[in-house]
Order: sequence, then C-alpha cells, then structure tokens
Amino acid sequence: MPMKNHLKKAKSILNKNWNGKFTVPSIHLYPHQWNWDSAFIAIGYSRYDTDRAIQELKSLFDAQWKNGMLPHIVFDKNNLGKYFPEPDFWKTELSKNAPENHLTSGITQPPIHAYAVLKIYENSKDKKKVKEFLKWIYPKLVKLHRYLYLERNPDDNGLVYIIHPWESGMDNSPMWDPVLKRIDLSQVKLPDFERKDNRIVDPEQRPGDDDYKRYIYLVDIFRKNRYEDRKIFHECPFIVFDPLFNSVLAASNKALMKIADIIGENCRQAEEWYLTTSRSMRDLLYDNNRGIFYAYDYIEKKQIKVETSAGFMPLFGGVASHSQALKLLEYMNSASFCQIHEDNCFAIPNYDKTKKDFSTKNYWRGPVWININWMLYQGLKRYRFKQKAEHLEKTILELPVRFGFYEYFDSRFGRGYGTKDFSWTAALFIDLYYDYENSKKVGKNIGFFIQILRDEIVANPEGNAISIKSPEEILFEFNMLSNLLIKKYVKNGSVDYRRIRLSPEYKLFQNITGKLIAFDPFSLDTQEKKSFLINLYNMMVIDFILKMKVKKSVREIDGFFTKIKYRLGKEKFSLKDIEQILKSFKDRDKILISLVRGTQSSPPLRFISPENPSADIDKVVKDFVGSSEVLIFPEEKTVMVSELLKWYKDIFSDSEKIREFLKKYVSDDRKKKFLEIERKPELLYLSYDWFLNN
Ligand code: 9WN
Repeated sequence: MPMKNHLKKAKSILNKNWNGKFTVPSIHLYPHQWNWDSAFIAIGYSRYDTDRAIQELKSLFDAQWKNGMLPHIVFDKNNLGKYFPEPDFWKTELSKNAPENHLTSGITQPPIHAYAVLKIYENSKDKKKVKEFLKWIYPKLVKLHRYLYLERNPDDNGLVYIIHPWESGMDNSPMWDPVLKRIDLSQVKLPDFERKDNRIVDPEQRPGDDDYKRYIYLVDIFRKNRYEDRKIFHECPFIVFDPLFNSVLAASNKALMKIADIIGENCRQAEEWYLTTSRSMRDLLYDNNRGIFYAYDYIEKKQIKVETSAGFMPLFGGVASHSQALKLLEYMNSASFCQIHEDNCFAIPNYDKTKKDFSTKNYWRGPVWININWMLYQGLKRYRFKQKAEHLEKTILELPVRFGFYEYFDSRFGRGYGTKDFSWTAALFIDLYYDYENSKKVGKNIGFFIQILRDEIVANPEGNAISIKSPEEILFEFNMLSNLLIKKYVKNGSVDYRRIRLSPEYKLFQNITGKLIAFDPFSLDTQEKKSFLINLYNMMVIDFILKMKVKKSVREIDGFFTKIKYRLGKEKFSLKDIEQILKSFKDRDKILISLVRGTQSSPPLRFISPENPSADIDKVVKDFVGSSEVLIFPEEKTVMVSELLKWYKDIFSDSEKIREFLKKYVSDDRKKKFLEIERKPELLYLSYDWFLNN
C-alpha cells in the first residue's frame, strides 16, 4: 500500500474514535477521554485540522479541577459501563475541587499539554485564530503547572511527585515494582472490583492482578482522603519522582514560555519552574555509572535503580547536560535497548532487554510504544543526535505500516499488541508523516527528491573503451573491487554510502565500470555469469544511489530501476533488465530474493563469489529468512513474509510454495518443524520497507 494510503488510514482511525467532542484512545478498550492521549492526538490533528486539535484540548480543559489538577480520564456520560474504574468507583464528588458538570477520575497524567498547544500554533495556517485559543488556554495551563508546583513539590526544589502508577502513563512499568511490592495487602480489605480490560485484550499483554489490586488500593486511599493532596501525601505509600513526568513538565514549561511570548504575557514564572525542575533532575535523578536517569522513591529517599525508557526522557525535556546526553545516547543505542542496525529490534523498547524479567509483549514491561519513541525522537533531534533520531523516525513510520496501528508492538518481531486502531499511534504517525513529506518538498526544491527521469541515463563513464585490459582482467578487477567495497563499507547489512563516496576504492570502481564496455557477460560460464550479474546488480544500486544523491529512499528517483543504465559490451542494461536475465536461471527463486535493492527490506549485502555462488546465495537467503522480513508464529499457525514475494507471484504463487521455500532456509528448529507439519499456514504479507539501507 502506498504511504499516502496509510496516512488516510491513520486519519480514518482518528475519525472513527472521534465522538463529536473528543477522541477516545480506542473504542473498545478505552471509551472515554484520556489526559495525555488527547495531547498527542491534538498534535496529530494539528497537521491537517486545527479546529479538531483545538476542540480536543478544549474539552479536556473544560473538565479541569478547581485546584488546577487536570484529570487523567474525562468520562463520556453516554458510554459508561464498558471500562473499569468508572465514576461510581472514583467517587470524585467527594472532593470540593472536582468540576460540577463533568465526570472525571481523581488523578492526573504527564502534563504534555502546553507542548501540544505550541505545536498546534506552529502547525496552523491561521495564526490569528489560534492566538485566540492560546489566550483561552494559557491561564488554564498556568493553573495546571501551578497546581503541580504547589501541591506536588514537597521539597520546593521543582521535583514533582506522582501518587499512582496510572499518573506516570506507564502503568505496570518495572520501575514501580519495588514500591508496589512494599504494599502488603494480606491484612487489607479491598473494595470489590471487577476488571474489564483483560476480557478485551489477552491478559498476557496486560498488567497482572497483583498490580491491579494495588492500583485499587491506592485509589481507595484517595477516596478516603477526599482527594486532598496534603492528606494523601502523608498516607500514600506511592510517592515518587518520575523522570518522564518531570521531563514532560520541563518541556511544557519551555513551551509555556513561548506561548506567553506569543500572546504578550509575562513568562518569568515558567522559566523559573523550568530551571529548578531541570537542575534538581540532573542532581537527584541522574546516575553517572549507568548513564541514565532513575525514578526516585520519596518515602525511602533513594533512586529506584530500574532502567526503563523513562530514564531517557530528559532528552525530551531538554534537561540533560551535554555529557549526560551523550551517556544516555550510548546506553539507549546499545544492545540493552536498541542499537542502530541490530537485528530483531524495532525502536526503543520500554525496558532494558537484558533484564531477566524483560517481556516482549507485556504492556509497559518491554514492548515498543509509539508515543515514547516519538518523544525520544524529538529529544534526540533537540540534542542533534541525528542518526539515532532518524532511526527512530523511520521505525515510528514503519511499525504501523507493517503491522497495523496497534497500541504497542513486540520489541523483537514488531507484531502489534493491545488494542488495535489506537489513537495516539495514528496521530503521531500522522505528525511524522507530514515531517517526512515536508522534508521531501524541501528536497524537491533543490532538485534531489522525486525526480522523474524522462530520458535514460548511462551511469558508467564513457571513454574507457580503449581498454588494454582483457575481459578476464576486467572481471577480476571488478570482482576484487566489489568485494573490497562490501568488506570495508558494509556492516551488518548497512551500507555506509557516505564513506564509499569519498573512498579511493570507489574511484577505482568507477574506472572499471567504464571498461565494462569491452566486456560481454554472455561469454561467461553459468556460475561466473550468475555471480557476476548479482554482484553487478548490487553494485549498480550503490553507484546509482550515490550518483543520483538519494537521501532516504531509492523511490525518490522515479525510474531508478528502469531508466538508469550501465553500458555492457554493445548494449545498455537497467536494473530491471539484469533482473530479467537472472530470472532465467534455474534457482531464480533464491536469486531474486538475494538481490539488494538499497532498501531496509533487502537482505544484508554480501559479495557472491564466482567460485561457489550458490553457497553464498544460500547464506544471503538464510539471513533474509532469519530477519524481520519473515516472521513465523507456530502458535498462531501464521507466516508473515515480505511483500517482495508477492512481486513474484509466478514463483511464490501460494502459501504452499512459500512454505516449501522457507523450510529449506529457516534455522530455528521449532519453526522448521512447524513448516514441515503445517501444510497450509495462514499467510500474511509485510509491507515493503523502502527506506535506504544506510
Ligand atoms: C489507565 C489510555 C491509557 C494511557 C496510559 C496507558 C493506559 C489505562 C489503562 O491507557 O492506561 O489509565 O486502563 O490501562 O497505560 O498511558 O493514557 O490510552
């Protein structure tokens, strides 16, 4: 499906989840308005529907409490009975601060709203109109921040505490285990309650009952104390400084300063808040040995040494010092989280993968979340960690495209979990999609992107026909240089195009391609011809990417595979022409799979030796089958394969054929067995990832 259609799909999800006043996170699982969800959702809307974006936040702030607290859920009165806990459980009418005309929960969530409001303004065309909205919401934002600094800032050092895991937005994060485990419920009579979430979503993907009991126990304390913060502070066993909550607050303080500036208000207070919060975070939450920020247990007065993605959020808040930021990047970009080019990893999982209790599928205990990665992406950009930022940007676009707009994703295989058609996944996809499109437009103006090639281009240099070299020498040199370039500049399948461009080997390579004019590939024997044509294809792709100045994807050049050619002997060949010749070989199935098209969905680039090409091709295909281009789920009797196989319908015509093929190359025993037994597995296709394999 072209990217444009995925954008349409994302917008249709928001539309479906819109109830006339606000957008629910998911019709099935979360049928009310959630606090920070609405901020992310508004960011998505701000790209194409300013009015909706404004309405989203207006309805949320209409339910703000009298003391400034912004509730984590605003209930839809017409849709009660599908979620737990709802107003009958929260009983917020016990509080003198609860709003009269709205049903809400009694706790809050990360205050990302000022940040979202600024985005709405920045992305809008009609600044005058949005300025009116800024004037309306500014005092409410200040009231929210003031509430946090007055009621939740016990040491007056700008560190704001949360009183419930739900307030962190990362409910069952392992970060909260040490604190929750201290709560002994053996002598406690809990109020009766019945969960609804684990009837809708597989319980394996949701928090356990032990966690839920503690969530309920905490809410019961709040009710008994009529939601009075000072009383709760003394009785609540969960008082923690969360690095995510405080980073988001810091980011929002910065945004508040800008909003104040736009509408001509004084912003000194927000600046002071920003400075004190970030200073205290650097002093009290950072651990230099591990290179991460930790949450802080206020009752035990110590850092909670559990490494989660929340610990990198000071990048988003602009809180980390330069040296701290470098350490964060180092840890984030390691096998503990997700290294660039690491196999089987999609963006930053929520918890350190090397920990014993890491889970790829349980909620906030390991899967990948789009909002978290989106914030990290903004943070990485802020600190100019460009390469890692681009890596996250790519995955945020890629995950929903390939697996659907799910709530969270398997950190190894990318498969989606939780509820589907989830609003913030769609909204933040939209946000990045527009960024990506805009960057293309910028490129277009300077002539780089979406170039439509009307005439053919011959890419190998002319004038070398007066060759003193024999065809054998040409072939020898071509092979030698291709092998050398791949060895030196390709690591784990990623091609370092920039270094190739500047390398002496590339100059020599260009020279030898000029001599191909005096070379006839059809004079070679079958084995030599096969290896030569595959290597030629792969090297032409690299050469074209460099010559055409491709930035993010070969798709920027319309005609990449058909209009750019190499002169070989008397004829000219495009990539498509070479593919056509390769199709005539007996083992064409594996040859077509092993071609490296300069994309992320291509197998890792290897040199194919002329002595034993089949063995090398086999290795490439094994790599491909072991990568995230082929996902085999024996429990679900399902096989997901790259769309690439769909292109060759004549070869891979049905699931039977595909099964036969995969069986030969899969190395995992369990999967092999499954493919041997299951004659007709369900077959699904993964979208082809066209981003550059750089
Ligand atoms: C409890 C709505 C919310 C998100 C949270 C996420 C989840 C609720 C739940 O869903 O929490 O607030 O019932 O699990 O953890 O971040 O805001 O999408």
